[in-house]
Amino acid sequence: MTQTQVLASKCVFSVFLLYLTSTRVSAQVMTSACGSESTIVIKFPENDLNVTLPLSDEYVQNVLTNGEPTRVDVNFDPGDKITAKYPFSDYFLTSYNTVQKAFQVRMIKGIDRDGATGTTEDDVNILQYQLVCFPDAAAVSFYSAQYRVLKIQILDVNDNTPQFVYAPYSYTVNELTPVGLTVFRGISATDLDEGPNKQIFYSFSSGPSPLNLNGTQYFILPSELEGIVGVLSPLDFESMYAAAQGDASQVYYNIIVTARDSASPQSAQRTSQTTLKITITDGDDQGPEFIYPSCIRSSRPTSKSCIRPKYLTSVTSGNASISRRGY
Ligand SMILES: [Ca+2]
Ligand SMILES: [Ca+2]
Ligand SMILES: [Ca+2]
Ligand SMILES: [Ca+2]
Repeated sequence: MTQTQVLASKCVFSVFLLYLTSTRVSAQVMTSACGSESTIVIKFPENDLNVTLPLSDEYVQNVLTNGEPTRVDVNFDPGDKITAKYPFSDYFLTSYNTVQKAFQVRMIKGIDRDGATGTTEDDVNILQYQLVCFPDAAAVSFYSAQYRVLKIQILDVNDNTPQFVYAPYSYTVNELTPVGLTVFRGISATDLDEGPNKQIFYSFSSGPSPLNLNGTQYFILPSELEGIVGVLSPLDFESMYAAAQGDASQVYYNIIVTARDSASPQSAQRTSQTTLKITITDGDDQGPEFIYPSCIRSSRPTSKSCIRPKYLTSVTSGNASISRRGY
């Protein structure tokens, strides 16, 4: 046999082996009730922890769809600390659905995805179990077990409202603060959800105050993604002080701050509100003025007009002296 003939026969043999192997694998996949996937991923929406869930489609998922296995056991991975808190049989039921011809997992008890803190450390996104599947009755033995990884993803639901930190807010701004300057960076809200359900947008609206002034005409949030406050228009202590009839405690703007998450659809968005009180203080923007003893000032502290001013003058003519008063 020549070298070429040897090579050709080797090729034919390899192709034959490949055919045999692929035929065997596909036959196995076709006949195994344990399926062929080494990892199976199913998803359920989160709910309040331990609440009993209704029997509805969103809490039932098909896992094995290639015939009825003789037996399926589910173990948790002892190395997975989060999954260890959720014993499979406490939260899930398995059964074979003869109509759909599928081995199914049903979620029976709520699992809270978000945890108690805003950090991801206590989030429950994936539970991982081991599925031990015996494909047919004739071979329920240690050796016939087929092992699959069962990953259960807990989907986030927008079930948390943004919470303001260190609210309500109060800040003092001098009237001479220039327009455009940032005066406050302390507005902050957190949300326990994830993704868009956690993403917060801030906005301002005018709140009630003694002087009934609209603070949104004077202060602005330059970015709705950040709780930073800037001056929008020139401030004037004197006009506010006059409107408050000299009561400096009333010289403030009251702004309502809204935090809204970005859940979709918009109807699912959650909002919370707090207040931002901005007190305006006096700056040195007034020149000195003379005080005229004969001038009766208006009762308004900032008024510069005289009420019934008196004029007093004296005229000397020779030895005679004449005084005149005028009103
Ligand atoms: Ca939750
Ligand atoms: Ca968390
Ligand atoms: Ca959530
Ligand atoms: Ca939220």
